[in-house]
Parts: sequence; C-alpha cells; structure tokens
Amino acid sequence: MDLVLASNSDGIGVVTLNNPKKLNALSEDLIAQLIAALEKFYAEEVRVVILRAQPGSKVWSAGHDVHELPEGRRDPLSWNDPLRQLVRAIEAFPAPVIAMVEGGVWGGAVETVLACDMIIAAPQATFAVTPARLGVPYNVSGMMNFMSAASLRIVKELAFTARPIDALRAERVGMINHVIAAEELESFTFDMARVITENAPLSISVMKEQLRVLAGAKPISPRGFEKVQGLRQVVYDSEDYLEGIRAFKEKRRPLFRGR
Ligand code: LCV
Repeated sequence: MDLVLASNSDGIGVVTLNNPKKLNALSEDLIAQLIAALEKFYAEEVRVVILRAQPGSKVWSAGHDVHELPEGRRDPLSWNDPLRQLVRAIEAFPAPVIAMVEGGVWGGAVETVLACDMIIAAPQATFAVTPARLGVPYNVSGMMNFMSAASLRIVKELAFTARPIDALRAERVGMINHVIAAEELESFTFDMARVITENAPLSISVMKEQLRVLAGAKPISPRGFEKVQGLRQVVYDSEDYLEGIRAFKEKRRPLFRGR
C-alpha cells in the first residue's frame, strides 16, 4: 500500500503522507517509503521538496507509531531507529524541504516538521511535543532540534505540558514561517517553491548544509553525553515508560508514579 505519494513537476517534488486511517503515524514502513521518495527526488535533482498530508487533513501526523515503540530495556529513539533516520534524511537532503501543514502534528512528527527548512501552516494546525505524555525519554539530537526551533522557555512549556500549541502562537514564537488561510495554503507554498527553483541550486544546497553544520555545532563533553544517556536509560527502563505505552494502547489515562 502507498503510505506516501510522490510527484515531481518543474523541479518541485511533492511527498504526501497517505495513511489517514492510521493518522499518518510514523511507522517503520511509512518512514521507509518517505525516505525512498526523497532518494528518488535526489536522483531527479529536484530543486525543492514539499512535505504535506492529504488536503483537509485533521491530523497531519500522529507521530511515532506507538505500537512500534519497544516495551522497555532498549532506547526507543536510538541512532538507527526509523524516526532518527527520517529526521537526518530531511536535514541532509541537498535542497530545501518545506513542510506544508494542516491539522494536528504530534510527537516525533513535530520534530520531523522542524527538521524541514521552512514550515507553512494553516491557522487550524497545532503542534504537540508529547514525550512527557507517554513517558518517553526524547533523544539528544531531537532535543537540540527543539531548542533550535524556539526559546528554551517555550521548549520547556511544550515539553513539560505536552499540550498542543496552535499555528498562530507557533509563528509568534518563531517556530514556523507563515500562517496562511487553508484555502490559500497550497498556492502560497507552491509560489515559494517556484521562487526557490529559479535560484542557484548549488548555492542553496551548500548554504543549507552550512546552516545544518553550524546550528548543530554545540559543545557537549563525552562525560556530559554519557550522563544524559544514563539519565535517559533510567526513563526507558522505568515503570512509567511501560505505563505510558500501555495506557495509550488501552485507551485510558496513564497513572505515572515517578518510578
Ligand atoms: C499508533 C495511533 C497513534 C500513534 N501511533 O483518533 O514524541 S514522543 O516521544 O512522544 C514519540 C515517541 C511519539 O511521537 O509518540 C507518539 C506521540 N503521538 C501522540 O501522542 C498522539 C496520539 N494520538 C492521539 O492523541 C489521537 O489519536 C489524535 C489526537 C492524534 C487523534 O484523535 P482521534 O480521536 O481523531 P483516535 O485517537 O481514535 O485514533 C484513531 C486510530 O489511530 C490510532 C489510535 O490508536 C486509533 O486506532 P484504533 O482505530 O485501532 O483504535 N493512533 C493514533 N495515534 N501515534 N496509532
């Protein structure tokens, strides 16, 4: 089944999340198809990519497929996991990737959208950073992506409350580029894409990689990294981590006990 749809015209690659039954949850299969679409666009030398859901989606993506989260004793967001591979594939793609957002964006899908170079959203779009809702220890590079998206105070509010914020607030705090009425969202986004296709692709791809390298250049000592990884292991080995996943599957509120 085509979990994503890909099309390319006039140098603009469009990839559409296409699993509305599962609210475009970022399953291993959907991510594999999304990365394959980017590889195809790379071979076709597209000048810009638009990442979107089906028009009128109430949920852009429900985030990591919770059914694919390991049930403890293993880092749920380690280097080779699909979500990490997807974020790196978007960041490394040698042309701008524009996220065009309608509907709710949840958890790892927020980081996926933030990994895009620009974000254009309809007013009804919302963004929810959800690790605390499930009891998940988000990973280091993911937290850095959140820190690059908004001030530390905003990131803490998003992470600690796990509550969605709407597109207007996200724009106000600089997390997204534009809020455009749903009926104009597509034309606005494609207009921006067309402008990019008329500019120098080599210059753009090198500036994109420079900005990625410079933005990611944060000093963290080996001891500091090991400490963070040790703290994260306490979380993914905790009863709360299991409780968060079980509560989701049993469709009930989780009861976190702090252990
Ligand atoms: C699998 C799902 C999902 C889903 N996975 O429809 O960032 S982290 O650390 O948290 C990271 C690990 C991560 O990304 O975790 C996932 C974070 N995502 C969320 O917390 C969103 C969870 N989903 C929801 O809150 C609701 O589904 C929303 C508000 C998105 C939509 O609500 P709505 O009432 O419209 P349902 O909840 O009824 O969901 C429809 C079907 O999609 C499944 C859900 O279990 C249900 O399946 P069944 O029809 O089999 O009951 N579903 C939703 N999200 N992330 N499956």
